[in-house]
Amino acid sequence: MQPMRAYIGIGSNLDDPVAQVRRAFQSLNALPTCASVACSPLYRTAPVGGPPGQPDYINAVAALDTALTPDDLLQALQALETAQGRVRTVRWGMRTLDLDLLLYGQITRNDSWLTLPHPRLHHRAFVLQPLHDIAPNLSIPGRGALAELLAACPPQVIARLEPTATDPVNQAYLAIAISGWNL
Ligand code: A4P
Ligand code: MG
Repeated sequence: MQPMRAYIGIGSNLDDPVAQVRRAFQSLNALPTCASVACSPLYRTAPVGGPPGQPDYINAVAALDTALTPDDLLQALQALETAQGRVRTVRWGMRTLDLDLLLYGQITRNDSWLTLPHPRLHHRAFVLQPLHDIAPNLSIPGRGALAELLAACPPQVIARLEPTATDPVNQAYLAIAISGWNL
Protein backbone atom coordinates (compact mmCIF):
# COMPACT_ATOMS: atom_id res chain seq x y z
CA MET A 1 0.00 0.00 0.00
CA GLN A 2 1.23 3.49 -0.89
CA PRO A 3 2.09 5.48 2.30
CA MET A 4 -0.49 8.07 3.28
CA ARG A 5 0.00 11.20 5.37
CA ALA A 6 -1.99 11.04 8.61
CA TYR A 7 -2.23 13.64 11.37
CA ILE A 8 -2.60 12.53 14.98
CA GLY A 9 -3.92 14.76 17.77
CA ILE A 10 -2.23 14.04 21.09
CA GLY A 11 -3.64 15.04 24.50
CA SER A 12 -2.80 14.28 28.11
CA ASN A 13 -3.70 15.74 31.50
CA LEU A 14 -2.68 12.98 33.89
CA ASP A 15 0.59 11.49 35.23
CA ASP A 16 3.23 13.89 33.86
CA PRO A 17 1.48 15.00 30.65
CA VAL A 18 4.62 16.43 29.02
CA ALA A 19 6.38 13.07 29.37
CA GLN A 20 3.26 11.26 28.14
CA VAL A 21 3.16 13.35 24.97
CA ARG A 22 6.88 12.92 24.31
CA ARG A 23 6.58 9.18 24.76
CA ALA A 24 3.65 9.17 22.34
CA PHE A 25 5.76 10.93 19.68
CA GLN A 26 8.32 8.12 19.98
CA SER A 27 5.73 5.35 20.00
CA LEU A 28 4.02 6.68 16.88
CA ASN A 29 7.32 6.67 15.00
CA ALA A 30 7.87 3.06 16.08
CA LEU A 31 4.54 1.73 14.75
CA PRO A 32 4.90 -0.77 11.91
CA THR A 33 5.12 0.87 8.46
CA CYS A 34 4.91 4.32 10.07
CA ALA A 35 7.42 7.14 9.97
CA SER A 36 7.00 10.37 11.87
CA VAL A 37 7.55 13.36 9.59
CA ALA A 38 6.77 16.22 11.98
CA CYS A 39 6.02 16.88 15.64
CA SER A 40 4.37 20.14 16.64
CA PRO A 41 5.35 22.22 19.64
CA LEU A 42 3.58 21.30 22.87
CA TYR A 43 0.78 23.49 24.22
CA ARG A 44 -0.73 23.79 27.67
CA THR A 45 -4.48 24.19 27.16
CA ALA A 46 -7.51 24.74 29.34
CA PRO A 47 -9.89 21.75 29.35
CA VAL A 48 -12.77 21.96 26.89
CA GLY A 49 -15.88 20.18 28.16
CA GLY A 50 -15.73 17.27 30.54
CA PRO A 51 -16.11 17.30 34.33
CA PRO A 52 -15.22 20.57 36.11
CA GLY A 53 -11.91 20.90 37.94
CA GLN A 54 -9.78 18.65 35.77
CA PRO A 55 -6.17 19.74 35.16
CA ASP A 56 -4.97 21.59 32.07
CA TYR A 57 -4.01 19.46 29.10
CA ILE A 58 -0.81 19.19 27.16
CA ASN A 59 -1.70 19.01 23.45
CA ALA A 60 0.33 18.48 20.31
CA VAL A 61 -0.01 17.07 16.79
CA ALA A 62 2.17 14.58 14.91
CA ALA A 63 2.34 13.99 11.16
CA LEU A 64 2.89 10.39 10.17
CA ASP A 65 3.47 8.64 6.88
CA THR A 66 1.84 5.25 7.14
CA ALA A 67 0.96 2.19 5.11
CA LEU A 68 -1.56 1.07 7.75
CA THR A 69 -5.20 1.32 6.74
CA PRO A 70 -7.25 3.93 8.66
CA ASP A 71 -8.89 1.15 10.72
CA ASP A 72 -5.57 -0.50 11.55
CA LEU A 73 -4.04 2.85 12.43
CA LEU A 74 -6.91 3.70 14.81
CA GLN A 75 -6.53 0.27 16.41
CA ALA A 76 -2.79 0.89 16.82
CA LEU A 77 -3.49 4.31 18.38
CA GLN A 78 -5.87 2.75 20.89
CA ALA A 79 -3.23 0.14 21.77
CA LEU A 80 -0.74 2.94 22.46
CA GLU A 81 -3.31 4.70 24.67
CA THR A 82 -3.76 1.48 26.64
CA ALA A 83 0.01 0.95 26.89
CA GLN A 84 0.28 4.41 28.46
CA GLY A 85 -2.34 3.63 31.07
CA ARG A 86 -5.46 5.12 29.48
CA VAL A 87 -8.57 4.23 31.45
CA ARG A 88 -11.99 5.28 30.10
CA THR A 89 -14.39 6.41 32.82
CA VAL A 90 -16.36 9.58 32.08
CA ARG A 91 -16.56 11.17 28.63
CA TRP A 92 -13.87 13.82 28.19
CA GLY A 93 -12.52 12.97 31.65
CA MET A 94 -8.87 13.03 32.69
CA ARG A 95 -6.60 10.80 30.63
CA THR A 96 -2.94 9.84 30.45
CA LEU A 97 -3.12 9.76 26.67
CA ASP A 98 -5.68 10.50 23.98
CA LEU A 99 -4.70 9.86 20.37
CA ASP A 100 -7.17 11.13 17.80
CA LEU A 101 -6.88 10.37 14.11
CA LEU A 102 -7.46 13.89 12.83
CA LEU A 103 -6.91 13.27 9.13
CA TYR A 104 -5.95 10.39 6.89
CA GLY A 105 -5.00 11.82 3.53
CA GLN A 106 -8.11 13.51 2.20
CA ILE A 107 -10.38 10.59 3.11
CA THR A 108 -13.81 11.26 4.54
CA ARG A 109 -16.00 8.76 6.32
CA ASN A 110 -18.59 8.87 9.03
CA ASP A 111 -19.22 5.97 11.32
CA SER A 112 -19.09 5.70 15.08
CA TRP A 113 -15.89 3.63 15.08
CA LEU A 114 -14.05 6.10 12.85
CA THR A 115 -15.08 9.51 11.57
CA LEU A 116 -12.71 11.37 9.21
CA PRO A 117 -11.77 14.16 9.47
CA HIS A 118 -12.10 14.03 13.27
CA PRO A 119 -15.57 15.48 13.91
CA ARG A 120 -14.51 18.21 16.34
CA LEU A 121 -11.13 19.27 15.02
CA HIS A 122 -12.39 22.30 13.09
CA HIS A 123 -13.48 24.30 16.14
CA ARG A 124 -10.76 23.41 18.63
CA ALA A 125 -7.80 25.75 19.04
CA PHE A 126 -5.87 23.08 20.92
CA VAL A 127 -5.90 21.00 17.72
CA LEU A 128 -5.90 23.67 14.99
CA GLN A 129 -2.93 25.65 16.34
CA PRO A 130 -0.41 22.76 16.58
CA LEU A 131 -1.72 21.34 13.30
CA HIS A 132 -1.17 24.73 11.66
CA ASP A 133 2.36 24.87 13.11
CA ILE A 134 3.38 21.78 11.13
CA ALA A 135 1.06 21.98 8.09
CA PRO A 136 -0.02 25.59 7.49
CA ASN A 137 -1.29 24.97 3.97
CA LEU A 138 -3.47 22.02 4.82
CA SER A 139 -7.03 21.78 3.58
CA ILE A 140 -9.56 19.92 5.75
CA PRO A 141 -12.00 17.89 3.62
CA GLY A 142 -15.51 19.30 3.97
CA ARG A 143 -14.31 22.15 6.19
CA GLY A 144 -11.92 24.29 4.15
CA ALA A 145 -8.50 25.82 4.60
CA LEU A 146 -6.88 25.15 7.96
CA ALA A 147 -5.65 28.75 8.24
CA GLU A 148 -9.22 30.02 7.84
CA LEU A 149 -10.58 27.55 10.38
CA LEU A 150 -7.94 28.71 12.86
CA ALA A 151 -8.81 32.36 12.25
CA ALA A 152 -12.51 31.65 12.82
CA CYS A 153 -12.05 29.34 15.81
CA PRO A 154 -13.83 30.24 19.07
CA PRO A 155 -11.44 31.99 21.48
CA GLN A 156 -9.53 29.64 23.78
CA VAL A 157 -6.52 30.23 25.99
CA ILE A 158 -3.59 28.06 25.05
CA ALA A 159 0.07 28.47 25.98
CA ARG A 160 2.95 27.23 23.91
CA LEU A 161 5.72 25.56 25.86
CA GLU A 162 9.07 27.19 25.18
CA PRO A 163 12.01 25.00 26.20
CA THR A 164 14.63 26.79 28.26
CA ALA A 165 18.33 26.13 27.75
CA THR A 166 18.71 24.72 31.23
CA ASP A 167 15.56 22.69 31.64
CA PRO A 168 13.66 21.56 28.58
CA VAL A 169 11.02 19.72 30.60
CA ASN A 170 10.06 22.18 33.34
CA GLN A 171 9.37 24.81 30.78
CA ALA A 172 8.86 28.49 31.02
CA TYR A 173 5.47 29.02 29.50
CA LEU A 174 5.07 31.66 26.89
CA ALA A 175 1.43 32.49 27.39
CA ILE A 176 -0.39 33.28 24.24
CA ALA A 177 -3.79 34.58 25.22
CA ILE A 178 -5.74 33.77 22.13
CA SER A 179 -8.59 36.18 22.39
CA GLY A 180 -8.44 37.89 19.03
CA TRP A 181 -6.25 35.38 17.21
CA ASN A 182 -3.46 37.89 16.65
CA LEU A 183 -0.89 35.17 16.20
N1 A4P B 1 -13.64 7.67 17.00
C1 A4P B 1 -14.37 8.06 15.91
N2 A4P B 1 -13.63 8.79 15.08
C2 A4P B 1 -12.38 8.87 15.64
C3 A4P B 1 -11.17 9.53 15.23
N3 A4P B 1 -11.09 10.23 14.09
N4 A4P B 1 -10.07 9.43 16.06
C4 A4P B 1 -14.19 6.87 18.10
C5 A4P B 1 -10.17 8.73 17.23
N5 A4P B 1 -11.29 8.08 17.68
C6 A4P B 1 -12.38 8.18 16.87
O1 A4P B 1 -12.92 8.02 21.69
C7 A4P B 1 -14.28 7.62 21.63
C8 A4P B 1 -14.54 6.88 20.34
O2 A4P B 1 -14.37 7.73 19.23
C9 A4P B 1 -13.59 5.70 20.09
O3 A4P B 1 -14.19 4.50 20.46
C10 A4P B 1 -13.32 5.73 18.57
O4 A4P B 1 -13.71 4.53 17.93
P1 A4P B 1 -12.12 7.88 23.05
O5 A4P B 1 -10.70 8.27 22.76
O6 A4P B 1 -12.40 6.58 23.66
O7 A4P B 1 -12.82 8.93 24.03
P2 A4P B 1 -12.68 10.49 24.10
O8 A4P B 1 -11.41 10.96 23.47
O9 A4P B 1 -12.94 10.93 25.50
O10 A4P B 1 -13.94 10.90 23.26
P3 A4P B 1 -14.03 11.85 22.08
O11 A4P B 1 -15.48 12.14 21.89
O12 A4P B 1 -13.23 11.39 20.90
O13 A4P B 1 -13.33 13.13 22.70
P4 A4P B 1 -12.40 14.10 21.95
O14 A4P B 1 -13.17 14.79 20.89
O15 A4P B 1 -11.12 13.44 21.64
O16 A4P B 1 -12.20 15.16 23.10
N6 A4P B 1 -9.66 19.76 26.14
C11 A4P B 1 -8.38 20.09 25.92
N7 A4P B 1 -7.91 21.29 26.29
N8 A4P B 1 -7.51 19.19 25.33
C12 A4P B 1 -7.93 17.95 24.92
O17 A4P B 1 -7.11 17.17 24.42
N9 A4P B 1 -9.79 16.40 24.72
C13 A4P B 1 -11.06 16.09 24.86
C14 A4P B 1 -11.55 14.82 24.29
C15 A4P B 1 -12.01 17.01 25.49
N10 A4P B 1 -11.42 18.25 25.93
C16 A4P B 1 -10.14 18.54 25.74
C17 A4P B 1 -9.29 17.59 25.12
MG1 MG C 1 -10.18 10.45 21.70
